Amino acid sequence: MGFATDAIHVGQEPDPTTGAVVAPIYQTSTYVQEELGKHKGYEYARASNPTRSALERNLARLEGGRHALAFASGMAAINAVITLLQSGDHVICSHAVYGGVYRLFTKVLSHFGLEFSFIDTTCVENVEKAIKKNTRLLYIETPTNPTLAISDLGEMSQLARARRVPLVVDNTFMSPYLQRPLEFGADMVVHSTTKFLNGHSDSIGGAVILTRQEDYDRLYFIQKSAGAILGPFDCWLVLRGVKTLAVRMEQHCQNGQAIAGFLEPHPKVKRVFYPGLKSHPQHELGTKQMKGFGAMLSFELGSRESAERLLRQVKLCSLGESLGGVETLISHPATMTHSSVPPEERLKIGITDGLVRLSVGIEDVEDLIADLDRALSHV
Ligand code: LCS
Repeated sequence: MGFATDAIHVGQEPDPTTGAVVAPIYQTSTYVQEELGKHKGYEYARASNPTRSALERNLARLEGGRHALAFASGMAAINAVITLLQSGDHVICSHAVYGGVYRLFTKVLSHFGLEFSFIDTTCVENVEKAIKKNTRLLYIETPTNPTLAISDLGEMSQLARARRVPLVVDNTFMSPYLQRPLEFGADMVVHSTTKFLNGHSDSIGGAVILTRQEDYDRLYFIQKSAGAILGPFDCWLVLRGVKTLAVRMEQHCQNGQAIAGFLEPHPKVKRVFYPGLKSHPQHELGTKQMKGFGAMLSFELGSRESAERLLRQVKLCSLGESLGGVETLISHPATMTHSSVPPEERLKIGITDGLVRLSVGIEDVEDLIADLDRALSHV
């Protein structure tokens, strides 16, 4: 079946007891057992819940994996993946990642004897050089938040296989509609379902999608033991959001491209970072591994003062954290999403004080352009 059909139907067969077309919200913490050891496959909702199972089946199919696990947030999903490792292990991570990932790795997990190297993964040779005897994981974000740098999924997967180091890809910015890292040979995909998958800015969640049974068994054990599960109502919201993922992403891409095209020649804008522009350094690579260029873009205004003026003036674009919803959000990475990254590290990855990020929604694009145009006239 095609992607849109799977998004609407997989895991969401009509409820066998009532015929309900929509998967029910099983708002329960436990399940009655007929006698000791005899039950219907559900014992306690930290371990499993039918609404969560429905979402997990759905996400596994959309990413082209065999299994998925839904977590309480994107960060909870990423944390669970890292706890597959042991003290003394080394992780190579894209140097430009969501600031929360950098914070988790450097300020929390590094206290448990894990070692992290932040590397420019747009160049596979850098990664190859950084691999050590104790490297046990390659963790990449592509495109990166917020600079939209692209790593080569095929080359990274080949390297990972050759060196027997699992490759984990954060696919939050693209969603499986636009990019499917497992098909290139990645071992696991992580998502903040908070973003495009849910798509309506009304739920926090995360997911890991993978293929190998033994990886699933280990990660399921961690999920069950540590308990950072996604609750049934949030699972239901994400399932509902995913049903329109295909049409939303098409519109997100159209609007993203139109706004990037408007911003690039604008006299107040010094540079636009959007993979759909020919000026993007990895535009060609993007056309090979992505079905579309998405709705995330950043642009350089030259100074914090200019960025602040713009952010004060926009009306339709809402100033706020997060991304991937139907409404357009605008943010200032240096003081918002990446405030936990030290200033010198931020500059190395291109996050200046004049950088503004847009998560382009699916409003009428002329209205968005008019809002940005008016706000830019104040810069
Ligand atoms: N991965 C990426 C690429 C993200 O952008 C985020 C959050 C996460 C993981 C973590 O997911 P969460 O726990 O929030 O569900 N990114 C945010 C951002 O750019 N603004 O606010 C949150």
